Amino acid sequence: MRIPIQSVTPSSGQAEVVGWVHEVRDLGGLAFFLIRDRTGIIQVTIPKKKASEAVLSAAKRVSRESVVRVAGIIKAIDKAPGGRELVPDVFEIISLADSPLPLDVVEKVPADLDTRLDSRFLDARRPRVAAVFQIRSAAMHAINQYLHNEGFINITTPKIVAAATEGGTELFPIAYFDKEAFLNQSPQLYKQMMMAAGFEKVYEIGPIFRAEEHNTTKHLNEATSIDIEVSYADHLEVMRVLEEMIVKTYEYVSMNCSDQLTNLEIPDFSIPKTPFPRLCYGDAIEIAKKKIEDPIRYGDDISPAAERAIGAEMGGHYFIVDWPSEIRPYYAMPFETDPSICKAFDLMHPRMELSSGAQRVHQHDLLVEQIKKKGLNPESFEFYLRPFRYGIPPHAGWGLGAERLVMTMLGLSNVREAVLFPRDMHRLVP
Ligand code: AMO
Repeated sequence: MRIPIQSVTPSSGQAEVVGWVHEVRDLGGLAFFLIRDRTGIIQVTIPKKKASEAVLSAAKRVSRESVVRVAGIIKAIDKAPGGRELVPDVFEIISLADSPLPLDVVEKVPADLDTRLDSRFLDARRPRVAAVFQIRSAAMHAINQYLHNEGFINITTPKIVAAATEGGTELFPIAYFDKEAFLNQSPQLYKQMMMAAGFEKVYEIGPIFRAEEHNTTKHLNEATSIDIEVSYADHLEVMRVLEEMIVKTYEYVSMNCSDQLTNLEIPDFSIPKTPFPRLCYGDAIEIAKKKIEDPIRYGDDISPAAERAIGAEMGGHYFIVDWPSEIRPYYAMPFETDPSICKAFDLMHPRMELSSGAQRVHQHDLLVEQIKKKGLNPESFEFYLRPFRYGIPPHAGWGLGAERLVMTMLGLSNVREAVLFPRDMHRLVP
């Protein structure tokens, strides 16, 4: 019976393993194979004089990265990985790999990111790469668990939509029978509508599509957004949920992914501490003014250079609050005392923005006014505006990019490292 390679011990006696041929070494009288499955590596040693014809012939024919089934006797040996080796009486080639390989799984030959992504199925056989996706899976599990425990209802909203969420730009148009349609940029309008439906606390983890012509290390054209919306909550309340969820996610990864963190050479995985500092937008601009060469003033978007300068000053996760209403979306609630600023926030990691959110405008007429102020046509938002006429609680929420969360958590240099099959301006295949 096949057992995970990791659990084969020197005392296992007879064992059968199935996996990939990781490395081959022929020393004349002895042939060594390293066989790898997703749990580990085992050495297979073939003493040529004693081995059967069938074993010798398969061992001669097999190529690196072929899938093989090997069965035989386990012996303790100091020098081999895991302190044991398998001396086979069965060596069966299940799937022979072509040579040469498009990518060196053993990483002796370095490959650039494009080459790796072109052969992602081979790239992901590398334990270091697999570790990223095992950690991503654990992080998503922790997030689902946290939100579920907090009483959130998991919803799924359409990704084929008729109107823009965040304004008219950055949409992918698609052919939808005889109508114009788009891929959704954000579940924003739908999660807000579920507040009118009385669900009170909802979350969705799903794809968002942005037709941004950015070619950077932190932008994707298809990303995964973790979105929440909460009734009877203001921006401060959902910021608390966000920082607590981030810390719980780091804690879960720290507790459950030590092998993967070792594979990624992250010995000191540090868990952020709450509360994250709150920095007013105006103060953030003042920090940037002192530190960057390009002119920046109150009312500007925070440029990538400014983001880096402010991040260096803050040192860890932090929120930017009290944004000018002019540069935030129409759905952000203005402060009653000073409507020139609004109850919107960004959650920042020193390297980049991770999340945006706000308390929303829940008053129908104010919402229409704000949509118009942004130069948008309220008629295109009729399906969204209707619920605001039939009783809707005040509410707040945020959207958090899953890839950026994983990227910053693991110190990855490119957001594409945190996506199996990234979609960017140049990449549609595989
Ligand atoms: P926003 O547009 O700021 O807000 O997106 C929220 C978060 O999603 C991630 N993200 C991206 N990640 C990679 N590539 C992209 N092109 C990309 N675009 C967005 C980021 C970002 O911080 N509706 C609001 C959320 C809300 O208010 O609830 C929204 O979509 O991590």
